[in-house]
Amino acid sequence: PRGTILGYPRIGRRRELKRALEAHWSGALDTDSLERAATALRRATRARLVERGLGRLDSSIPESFSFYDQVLDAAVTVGALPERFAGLRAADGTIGLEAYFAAARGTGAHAPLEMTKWFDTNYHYLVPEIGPETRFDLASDRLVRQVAEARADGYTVRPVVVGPVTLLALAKPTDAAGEGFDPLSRLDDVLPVYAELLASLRAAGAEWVQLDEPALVSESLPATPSALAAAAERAYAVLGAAVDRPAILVAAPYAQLSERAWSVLASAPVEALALDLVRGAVPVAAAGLQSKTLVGGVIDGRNVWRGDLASAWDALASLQTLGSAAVAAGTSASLQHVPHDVDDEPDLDPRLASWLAFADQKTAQVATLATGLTEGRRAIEQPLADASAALADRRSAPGVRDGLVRGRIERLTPADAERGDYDARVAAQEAALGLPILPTTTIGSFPQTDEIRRARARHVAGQSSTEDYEQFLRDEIARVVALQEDIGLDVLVHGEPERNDMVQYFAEHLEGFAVTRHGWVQSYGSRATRPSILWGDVSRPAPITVEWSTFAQSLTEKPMKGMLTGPVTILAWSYVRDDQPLGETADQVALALRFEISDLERAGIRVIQVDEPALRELLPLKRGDQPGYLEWSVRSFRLATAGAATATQVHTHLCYSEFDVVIDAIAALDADVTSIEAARSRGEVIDDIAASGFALAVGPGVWDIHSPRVPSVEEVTELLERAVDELPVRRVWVNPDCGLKTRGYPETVASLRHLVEATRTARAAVAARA
Ligand code: THG
Ligand code: ZN
Repeated sequence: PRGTILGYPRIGRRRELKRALEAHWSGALDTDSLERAATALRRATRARLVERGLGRLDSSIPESFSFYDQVLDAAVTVGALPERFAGLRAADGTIGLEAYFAAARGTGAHAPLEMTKWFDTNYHYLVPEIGPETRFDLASDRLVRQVAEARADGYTVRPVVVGPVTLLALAKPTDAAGEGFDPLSRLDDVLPVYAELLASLRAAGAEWVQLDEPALVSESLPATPSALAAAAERAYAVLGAAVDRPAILVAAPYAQLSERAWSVLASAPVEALALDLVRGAVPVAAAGLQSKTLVGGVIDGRNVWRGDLASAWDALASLQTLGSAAVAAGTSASLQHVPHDVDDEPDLDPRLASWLAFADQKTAQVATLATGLTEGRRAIEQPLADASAALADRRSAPGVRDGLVRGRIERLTPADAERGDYDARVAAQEAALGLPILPTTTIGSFPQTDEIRRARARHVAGQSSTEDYEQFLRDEIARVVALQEDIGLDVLVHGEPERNDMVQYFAEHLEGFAVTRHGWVQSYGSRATRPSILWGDVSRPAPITVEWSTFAQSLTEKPMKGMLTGPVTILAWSYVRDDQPLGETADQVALALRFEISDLERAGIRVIQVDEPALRELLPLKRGDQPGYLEWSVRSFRLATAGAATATQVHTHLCYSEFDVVIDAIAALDADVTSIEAARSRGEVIDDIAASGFALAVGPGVWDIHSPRVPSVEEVTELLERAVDELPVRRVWVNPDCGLKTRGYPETVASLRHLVEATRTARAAVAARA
C-alpha cells in the first residue's frame, strides 16, 4: 500500500464504546454484549476506512481498537499482569476482560495500574509494572481474534501493538524489584513472547504488523536515547529473524527518531518504518534502506487542520531521495488524538470547517497522497490545489489576524510581565486580607452533582430558560458559600457550577475559539474531552467570570477567590493554530486573562487564582526544546497576572507533584501562592520544595482528592506538621490536592472539616512555640 494511517479513534462517533463500557462496569451489560458492541465498532471503522480510500486487502487498515488502553493491551498480551490480579486469570492462565478491567480500574482490594500521560499528548496510558519476577507468556489472543474477525468480513488488516522497547521503557519496576532495577533489562525475556504473537497473527491472516515504538523519539524517559536505540537494535534483530511472521512496520510517532535509533532501524531486518515528518524532519540517508518501505508521516495526527497537501507531497518527494525500496504516505501519529469527522459538526461555521480535517478527512488526505504516489502527481493536482486554496482562505479570513489584538501585543514591554517586589506584596496583602497563619482554602471547584449536570443539560437542550438556569446557579453558589462559612475556611470559592470543562468554558467566552458538538477525543479509558479549536487571534469580548465571582463575594465577608485557567493550560487542552509560534498564541490568551483580572479587581475580588495544571504536560520531549518552552510559558503566565495590584493576591494551582525540571519555572511564575499535589506522596514533595529554595507561599495538598477516602484529622496533621517543619510557617497554606469536581458531598464535607480542625490545632501549636 502507498498510504496508511497509524491508528483510528476507538471510542466511536457517538462515544458508543464509553456507553458500552460504563454499562458493563455498572453490571447492566454482560460480557458477550460488550464484545458485540466492540465488534460492531470495529466493523464500522473498517467500512469507514475503506469508504475514505484505504484498501480492504492491502493491510493499509490498522487494527487499533482497544477496550481501554493500548499499553495495557500489550502488557496483558505478554502476560505482564501484576501479581495482585493473578487470581483473576482464567483457569488456563490467560487474561480475560475481568482481569484486564481490574488492572485498569482497580478492585475493592487492589489498586489499579498507575495512569500517566502518553508522550506529549493528552492521552493517558496505564503504566505496566515489571520486575525481575514478572513471568512473560502469551496470555491473550484478543488481537489474533480481531484479525480473524476482520478476515471473516473480507479485510486484511494490520494489527497494531505497542512494541517491546516502548512497553518496557514505559514500565515501572514492581515493588518487589530491588533498587536500581530497570524493566528494559527484561527485553530478552519478553521478545520470545512477541515472536510467538507475531506467528499467531500471521497464522490468523495478518500480512503486516505495526509495532509502535515512540520511546525511540523521546529524551524524557528514564532510559537514555542511546540505551533505547541499543534495545531497539536487539529487539528488531530478534523479531526480524523470527519465523512465520508478518512483515513488520516499526512506527516512531510524536517526534524525530534519535540519530542512533534511526540508523539502527534503517539497518534492522524489518520491512517498513513510519516516521513523523510533522514534528520531525526528513532524516539523512542511512544504510539498509534499500530493502524497506518508508512511511512518511506527513498528515498531522495531533491537530485538526486540513493538511497542506502540496508541502506533504514535497516531504514525500524528499523522502524518496533516501533510496528506500518504496515510500508511502501516512499520518504522523495515530488518529486517536483527533475526533472522528468534521462533517458531523453542523454547528461549526462552514468556512472554519473547510479548514479542518478530523480522522476521516485525514484518512482521505492520506489516500489522495497514496494515489499520487502510484499514479503520479498529475492525478492529484485538483485535491492539492483545493487544499492550498483552503489554506490561503484561512490565512486571509477575518479573525485569523486581528489588528487590535496584534497592536496590543506589540505595545507590551518587559515591565508588563513584572509584578514588583515580593515583600511589598506580602505586606500589602496581609493588610488587605487579614488572614490567619496557615490560611485554609480549596482549589476552586466543588462537587459537580447530578443535579448540576442535569440542569446544564436541560439548559443546553433549550428545555430551561437562561433566567431559570442562572437562578439555579446562584442558588448553588449560595449553598457552597454557606457551606464553606460553616466549615470555617478562610479563602472561599464559588464552586464553579457554571463550568463544565474549565478550558471549554473559557473557549466559549473568548473570540478566536470554536467548540465542537461531537468532537470527543479519548483522554483515558471511557473518558474523553472535547478540545476547543483555537483558530484565530484571541480576545475577550466581555467579562467572563466577573458576575459569578462578585455575586459570590456579595454573600460573604471572607475573601472570595476569582478562578481563571492559565494560558498554557488553555493551549494544552485545545487544538492550537499551527500558523504561528505557540508563544504568540499564549500571549494573546494571557492578555485576555489580564483584562479579566483587572475587571475582577475592580469588582472587589482580592484573591485571584490562575490555574496551570498543564504546565508540566506541555514540556517538549526533546531537551533542546525545553528551555524555549519554559521561557514562553512562564512569560505568558506573568503577562496574564502581572497587571494585578500589589495588594491582590495571585494564586496558581498545579496538578502534579513531580517538579524535577519545572521547579525553577514554577518559581519564575512568581505567583504569591502555589497549591500543589502532595498527599499521595505523603508530603515528600515538601522536601523538594524546601530543598529547591522556593521562596513564595505554597499549599502542599493535605487531602488526596483522587480517592473517595476521608483523611483523618491525624493524617492531615501529620502532613501539616511536615510542611511547618520544613517551610517557613508564614508561607504555608492548607488546601486539598486538587479541585473537588469529581468528589461527592459526604466525603467533601467530612474531609474539609478534618482539614480545618487539623489547621486549628497546628495554629495553636505554632502559637505555643512562639
Ligand atoms: N479538561 C480538559 N482536558 C484535560 C482535563 C480537563 N486533560 C487532562 C485531564 N484533565 C484529563 N482528565 C479527564 C478527566 C475526566 C474526564 C475527562 C478528562 C471526563 N470526561 C467526561 C466523560 O468522558 O464522560 C466528559 C466531561 C464533559 O461532559 O465535558 O470525565 O479537565 N479539557
Ligand atoms: Zn489539580
